[in-house]
Amino acid sequence: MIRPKFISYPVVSLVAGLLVLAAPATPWAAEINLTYAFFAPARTFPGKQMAHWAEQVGKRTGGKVAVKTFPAGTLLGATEMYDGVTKGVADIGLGSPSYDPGRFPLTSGVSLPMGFTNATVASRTLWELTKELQPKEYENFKVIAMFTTEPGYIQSRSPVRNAADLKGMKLRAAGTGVPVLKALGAAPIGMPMPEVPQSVQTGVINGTMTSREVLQDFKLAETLKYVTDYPTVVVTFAAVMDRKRWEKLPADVKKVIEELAPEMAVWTGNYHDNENVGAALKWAAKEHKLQILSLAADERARWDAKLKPMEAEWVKEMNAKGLPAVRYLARLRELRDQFAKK
Ligand code: 3IO
Repeated sequence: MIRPKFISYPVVSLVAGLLVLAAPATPWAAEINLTYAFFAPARTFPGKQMAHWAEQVGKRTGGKVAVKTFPAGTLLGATEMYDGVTKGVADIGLGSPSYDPGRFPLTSGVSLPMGFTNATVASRTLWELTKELQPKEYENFKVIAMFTTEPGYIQSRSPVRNAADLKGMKLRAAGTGVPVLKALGAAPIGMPMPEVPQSVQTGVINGTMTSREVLQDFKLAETLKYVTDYPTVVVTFAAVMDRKRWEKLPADVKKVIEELAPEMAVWTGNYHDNENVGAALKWAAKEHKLQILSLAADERARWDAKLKPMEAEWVKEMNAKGLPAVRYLARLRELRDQFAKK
């Protein structure tokens, strides 16, 4: 055995011991820590999207970036999400542009009755459209993921089989769904999703119009026993960072995040369309005797006719604001048809 001449064992162990003490408490600690806020619970599909993104960023940066998630409004609620990101309360915020169409006017075009067949097609359209046309409404943000719900359905305490059933009914929707419900003759109320269960319990609303997985994920099927089989409009989501915060990230991290963005539309749409909604409907039918009500063909045609003017009204409204509404909708239709084919 060869012993180094002037270094005795006690010295070696002392040096080794000091090295251990000098090391960080967690030697695997990430170089960059990001906080990610969402306003609804982790079990919901946008919450699962957030967890998937966090996991993928960790993996693809080889542990250089660690993302800490704050679901259920523990860091920021629905109405304070985007301002909270600007103020630096969270590095990343997942909010719903549909909750504030005044702030995200062009994006509200995706929530017009455009005949999207599912969340995957609508999510891919929303992402690509935003990437290509760069609406000014995101100028202070870096958008890191976008996706939508499936087209919303009326889910109510009492059955809605025709316009007479719907007349004056207090129904809740995201902001972009309010004009749809109004056109159909209901009495719409805009309200963030987390407030819906209690508002249904207290009778403030008699139902909601949104994607159908909420029957299980927010336990709404306990009270809302009817779904009218008439797909309406999607609700949009956008996860953003403050632009200045984004610029400070190293190039390799930016690259990982940018590569992940289009994948998130597909991943989230696929989970929502092919697992989330179907399982919820099955559960609600079995556990709560949910009933799906179909509309007679002539009634359906009358509902379609009531929604028809919305597009022209939207274009007029956007034009008045100097926004490129016609161009936005033209490209939206192209992308919708392109993704619907695949
Ligand atoms: C939603 C928001 C948070 C968690 C689950 C959700 N499912 C559908 C929505 C969107 C929404 O608020 C709405 O009105 O459709």
